[in-house]
Amino acid sequence: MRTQVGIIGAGPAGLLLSRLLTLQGVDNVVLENRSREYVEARIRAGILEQHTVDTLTDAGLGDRLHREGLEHHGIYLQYPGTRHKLDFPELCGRTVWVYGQTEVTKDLIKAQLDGGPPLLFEVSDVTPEDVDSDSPRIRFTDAEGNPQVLECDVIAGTDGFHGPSRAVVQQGSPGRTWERTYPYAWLGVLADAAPATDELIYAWHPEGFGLYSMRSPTVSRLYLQVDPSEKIEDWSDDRIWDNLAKRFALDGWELTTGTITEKSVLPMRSFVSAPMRRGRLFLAGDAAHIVPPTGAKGLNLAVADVTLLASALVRLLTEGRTDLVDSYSDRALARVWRCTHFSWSMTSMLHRSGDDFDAELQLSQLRRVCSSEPAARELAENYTGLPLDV
Ligand code: RFL
Ligand code: PHB
Repeated sequence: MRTQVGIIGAGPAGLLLSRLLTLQGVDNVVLENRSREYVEARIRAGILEQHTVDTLTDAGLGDRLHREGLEHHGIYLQYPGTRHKLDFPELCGRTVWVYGQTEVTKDLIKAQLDGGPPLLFEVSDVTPEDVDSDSPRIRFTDAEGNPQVLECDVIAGTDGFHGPSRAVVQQGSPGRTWERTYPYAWLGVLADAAPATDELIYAWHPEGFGLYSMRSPTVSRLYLQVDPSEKIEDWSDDRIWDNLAKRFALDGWELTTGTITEKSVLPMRSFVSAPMRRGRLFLAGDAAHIVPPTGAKGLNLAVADVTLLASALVRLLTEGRTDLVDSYSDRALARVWRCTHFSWSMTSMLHRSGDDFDAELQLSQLRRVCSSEPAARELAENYTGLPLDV
């Protein structure tokens, strides 16, 4: 088998890269080690920045997003006694959209299987080789158990945090990684309950952070800060609802409850690996960086990476010009660090560390953001998404 771009991983990064390349006449093959059902059911991100919505729409993937997605004009910041709305259009002229990553993935897979380039599920032993040469290849075993070789001009490592590509980049280049593990985790639930709020609520509370998000007019997505050692078995539905009611409590407001259909505990970390390239192997998305979810940035960063990467690869493969592939890692990392800082600052402002000095600093910062327009604008610009080149 031969293709121009071999893409490892069918998450949002790999699938969107495939779509953008195909639209510009560059052929490619996507290799995914999980099944289609598994990939489509993985519950993750919920917030799309303006530039993500624009990119998906321009790539012909906006129909269902615009029909079923919910455009949001702000968020609420809450601390005891106060729920303050940050109005994004007023502060920075942009909005965000609530549209689950599951739905983005389904739309991308449907478009791909409907006449797009090959997308092979349930492959195994995926190994990028000879990435320092002009003709790298990917060895893998197909779903039927047959060994295969995919000869490529370029390989894209969009295989998430646990995929094989990052290790290959790190073995060959004098790069480095940075990591921070937070002493917090999120207990996330999906519930058949109509959202009791028009915008997402980010709530500081003496007992820990709470986030009220949603997926549709009938489905809520809720998170509670818990200790990373917490076991989900110890959290009955009643215990979860009691804690949510306490953390979002506000005079005159009531939580709506319903059937919890999914619950899990999610660790939180920041991670950056540089450079995002070795020879003809390019990393994008979670394969190169992880942010804690408090800033809603992970999926959006993956989309920003592949938008830059797609134009760089088109230039390389259709015009033979190397300028954009040579600047890809630096340009992508500038945005990665901006989003890493924003995600860290949101996490630091909102999670209880147990230390009373920290708590006073957090409350002081929350009061500042809720009373100063420049402070609110800084948050709004970062949350709704900065330009591709920061
Ligand atoms: P993915 O989605 O992990 O996809 C990688 C794909 O590669 C496959 N793979 C392999 N394929 C072949 N061979 C191998 N050896 C392979 N190893 C792995 C995997 O099966 C998978 O299909 O990475 P990608 O595409 O870079 O996308 C990144 C996003 O998924 C991630 O950043 C976001 O979900 C993060 N995130 C959020 N991002 C946002 O922008 N907004 C949010 O509101 C938001 N909320 C969240 C989040 C992540 C969360 N969790 C679960 C960590 C909320 C949560 C709770
Ligand atoms: C979500 O809806 O899953 C979500 C929303 C905002 C975040 C993180 C997750 O900051």
